[in-house]
Amino acid sequence: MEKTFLMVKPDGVQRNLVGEIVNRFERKGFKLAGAKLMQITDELAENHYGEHKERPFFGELVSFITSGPVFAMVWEGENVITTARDMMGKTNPLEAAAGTIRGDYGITVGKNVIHGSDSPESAEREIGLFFNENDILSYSKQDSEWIY
Ligand code: FUP
Repeated sequence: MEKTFLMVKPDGVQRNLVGEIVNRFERKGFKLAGAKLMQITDELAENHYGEHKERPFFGELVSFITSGPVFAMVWEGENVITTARDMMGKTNPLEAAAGTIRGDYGITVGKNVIHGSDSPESAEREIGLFFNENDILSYSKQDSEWIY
């Protein structure tokens, strides 16, 4: 089953949106496979955002994502990578549709509440950066005809 890496950014943790965000993915029907509240180091931030190294906002991006705890998660389900991106909304919260996480809770492009992997390759890379294999659980839900 497909997995993705999602992370409530420091602004989302400070604004007490962890439960709300977890709730959205649970209600959608996806399965939580791993989660932890953690402080990102500069090294991990630079690695995670490596593709943006040459962009003018790279310094700000690293200092923001390391500015306080984040809530890192692995979610599992059919087409979870693309569906989670749709549920997050566009990168710029001002352009994100109402009903999406960024559309409902964000205003600025830097502090946009949530990160989500954008492809199978980045999901695998990001899960590997943030989680040990032992911290990702594989388990069944009881009523497997209706939920997975
Ligand atoms: P996304 O995949 O939607 O998180 O967006 P990107 O990978 O394009 O950008 C990563 C992060 O860089 C965004 F969450 C916010 C930040 N960013 C800026 O701060 N300024 C920009 O102009 C573009 C992105």
